[in-house]
Amino acid sequence: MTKKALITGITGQDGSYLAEFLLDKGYEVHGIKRRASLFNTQRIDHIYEDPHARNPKMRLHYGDLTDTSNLTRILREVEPDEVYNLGAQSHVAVSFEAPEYTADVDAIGTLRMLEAIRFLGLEQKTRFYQASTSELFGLVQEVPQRETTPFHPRSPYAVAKLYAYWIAVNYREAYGMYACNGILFNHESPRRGETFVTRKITRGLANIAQGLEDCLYMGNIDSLRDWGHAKDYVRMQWLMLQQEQPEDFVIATGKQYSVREFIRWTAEELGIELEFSGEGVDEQAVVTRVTSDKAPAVKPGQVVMRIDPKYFRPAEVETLLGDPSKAKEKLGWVPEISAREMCAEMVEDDLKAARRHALLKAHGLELPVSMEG
Ligand code: NDP
Ligand code: GDR
Repeated sequence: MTKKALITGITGQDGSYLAEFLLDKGYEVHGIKRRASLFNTQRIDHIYEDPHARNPKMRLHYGDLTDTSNLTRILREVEPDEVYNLGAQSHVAVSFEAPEYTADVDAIGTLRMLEAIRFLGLEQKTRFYQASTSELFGLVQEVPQRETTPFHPRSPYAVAKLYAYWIAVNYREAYGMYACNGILFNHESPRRGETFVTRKITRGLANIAQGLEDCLYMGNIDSLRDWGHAKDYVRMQWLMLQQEQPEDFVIATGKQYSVREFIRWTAEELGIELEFSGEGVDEQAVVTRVTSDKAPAVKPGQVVMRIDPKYFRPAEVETLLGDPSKAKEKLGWVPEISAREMCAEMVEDDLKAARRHALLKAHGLELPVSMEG
């Protein structure tokens, strides 16, 4: 029997990689997409199938995590073997601007999915994966962070995800549902949203290299993160639903780098050598040497990074470092792509886009470049 999976957040970074992964495994994949005034399926267009085709392996349903009746109807139609609840307002800084919406989608949205599964009598059939996060650890109580480390969320996003974490545990304990939390540390890719820090850096510096922008404006570059590749992490999401007993797992690389280091790596990939000078809001990155033809628009002495305090958060998560021993021991999972390799892949992709853009510009076709993040 073909297994059926339903993915909320299929149009996002993880949703797109997970859909590819499950299709490869022979699943019938259903995804929930939001109605938008512009196309919002760019990340999955390459795997989309014409719904008129016979037995399409992938189908999209309009829906929203704020809409109970819609979620219930989709679950009733699909009757999935596995639900991957990846949909979320996932930007930490934005959650300070829109805390109530973030709680509605990220916390109550999770409850809506679980309750709809129960209401439809699917709780013994449907396995549930909850996209939990290292942001739960927030103000860290232990280094490195593992499954037993106490939580201390530091943003409306993390507080909403704390509710989602516990309601998944509660449905497991109360109703015997196969529900588990993947406590995932930051993971990135060329498909990462443009306003998350890694993509903002690779895209921003690639644009600067091609003369499309002058300078990158950043927030707290002392921040330390444990960055992995999204492709490695979706494999783990699936593995977690294939066990005999549902359990929660930390997914991380066990290595930590600063945002400043990520800026330096990106510059190096573009053949730009940087010197950081100044402190706090006066810190900047100045070009000392350009060693490749990838950055024809950049000159020694150019300031390519400055600090803009508008990107500081009301409460920051300064440092995160995960301990993935349980995932390694019980599931045999180890990340295959290093943060540095991932950075190189992201730069290559963003440089390709910037070169295309620069070529159009050289022929008089000006496209807007947004650096907001
Ligand atoms: P993205 O922001 O790339 O994707 C989020 C997805 O959720 C998009 O498909 C988005 O739709 C959808 N979505 C947003 N609001 C709603 C809503 N109201 N109803 C239905 N769908 C909605 O996130 P990632 O792929 O990076 O992350 C996937 C999940 O994992 C998220 O829950 C995130 O919080 C969590 N997570 C991510 C980590 C990471 O480092 N990437 C680490 C730990 C947890 P649209 O495309 O229309 O915006
Ligand atoms: P994070 O990711 O908040 O960890 O949440 P993000 O990439 O936004 O920030 C990482 C760190 O970089 C610092 N930073 C900046 N961040 C952004 N976005 N823009 C900037 O200009 C900037 N300058 C410095 C931040 O302050 C922070 O310390 C991500 C999301 O994917 C969540 O959904 C997920 O749960 C967690 O990772 C794990």
